[in-house]
Amino acid sequence: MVAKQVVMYNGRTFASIAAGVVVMCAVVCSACSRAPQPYGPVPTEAQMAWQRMEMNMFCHFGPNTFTDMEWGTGAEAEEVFAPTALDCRQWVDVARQAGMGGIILTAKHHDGFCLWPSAYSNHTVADSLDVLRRFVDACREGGVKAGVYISPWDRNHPAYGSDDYNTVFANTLREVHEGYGPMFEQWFDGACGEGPTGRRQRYDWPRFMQTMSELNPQCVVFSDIGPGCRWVGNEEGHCGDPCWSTLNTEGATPSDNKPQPSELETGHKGGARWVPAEVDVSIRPGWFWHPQEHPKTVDELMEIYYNSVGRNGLLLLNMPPDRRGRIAPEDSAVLVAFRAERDRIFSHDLAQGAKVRAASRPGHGAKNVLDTAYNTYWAATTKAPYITIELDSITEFDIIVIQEYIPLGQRVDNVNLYGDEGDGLYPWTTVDNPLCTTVGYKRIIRHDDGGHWRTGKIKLHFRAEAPPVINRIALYNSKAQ
Ligand code: FUL
Repeated sequence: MVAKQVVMYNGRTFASIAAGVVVMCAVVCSACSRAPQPYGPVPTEAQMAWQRMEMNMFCHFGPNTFTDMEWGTGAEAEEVFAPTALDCRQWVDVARQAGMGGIILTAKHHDGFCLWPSAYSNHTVADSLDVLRRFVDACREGGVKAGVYISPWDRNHPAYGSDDYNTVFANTLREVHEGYGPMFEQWFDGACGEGPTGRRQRYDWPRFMQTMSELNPQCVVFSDIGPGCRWVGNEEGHCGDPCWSTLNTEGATPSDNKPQPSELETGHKGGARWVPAEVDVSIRPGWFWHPQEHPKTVDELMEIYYNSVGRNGLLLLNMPPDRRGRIAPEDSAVLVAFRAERDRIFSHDLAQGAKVRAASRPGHGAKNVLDTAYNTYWAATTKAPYITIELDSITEFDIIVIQEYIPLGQRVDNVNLYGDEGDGLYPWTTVDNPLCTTVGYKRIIRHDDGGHWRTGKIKLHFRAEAPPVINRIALYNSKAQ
């Protein structure tokens, strides 16, 4: 019998061996073709680079800084804007110390005053005080990206309220982006009030957006509805829960025909476009610097951080320069302490060195969730996979960070957590009460009652629209000293 088998084996023809090789190749190739494909809309390269910045600085600066107003009338004398010790390099230093890679300056706010000597307005700084030039030079010198807020609402321009103003505004965009660019982000505020003649403007949004894509297709354009990134629907510093980076914008326009704020907070699951949320909030009660106002505390900023960056948003934190043209010491001190607090909490990932197990697509194994490289990820094989993380010993932690590999789209609907203290698995959360809803670029989950988890082994159960692709899972203990 044995001999016969050997004979049969040895008797295989060349053709049958070749057929075997073909079958093997087919198996290997089908494994290759099983590499995950994108799901739904995905970010452009520019949106991806933007999202990875996580947190940027906003600078509201202009005549309002000197008149104690939030919305100037446009009738202020140009001389009102008189910083006594303007130092844009100091803004850049503060941003860098805080770990922010970009700054967006209000080059023109609603009062129409231009912080550069514009050829399209009579309401500007003098040539000798070209703040925008100093700002972009300081950014370039300091290795920080520059962006601009150019308000379409203009309470000074005589053409505002007429078709001519749309041409003026498109020319203004051209002047700034050609003369001072490249900018990483263009901020279009949606406000649309009355101008000096009492008329309101019908903004030509398609023209403004077209102008931007001609001027700099890499510039991420913010407006209520994107296309680069969207307003998050509030100015309090939080994303919705869930928070999808996808949005349906068909038939919508910024300003007067946008989705409800609650929809902008959550995005649209299955939405047709990739328009991630940007969370703009001020460190002070107002957007401009006022002598009677003071910055938020580190704890308040941490709360904002968890609810913005920790919920798939990009945080745009306003740090308004004062009448000297510098960021006030009390503001920069809080910002630096905020950085130190984040570094303290997130410097020691307790999952490092753990054993990780999950069913995976070939080449995209579960252990990829532990490394910090962005381009490696775990690709699950089903829409409801488990991943088990076995730690070296029983460990206390109160923060779980999960990141999806969003170049392949946003997929995860919710995540459940199960833990094992050595006496069998038991559910910490039930299916009705997930650990979190959407994940997206980054989700930071805190233990909900201020307590902590204590275990040597966790299991995360994902439920997703397509098999999840997970870039990172990390565990932290915010109470560790
Ligand atoms: C709002 C404006 O009206 C505020 O003045 C501020 O610039 C804020 C960031 O956007 O819509």
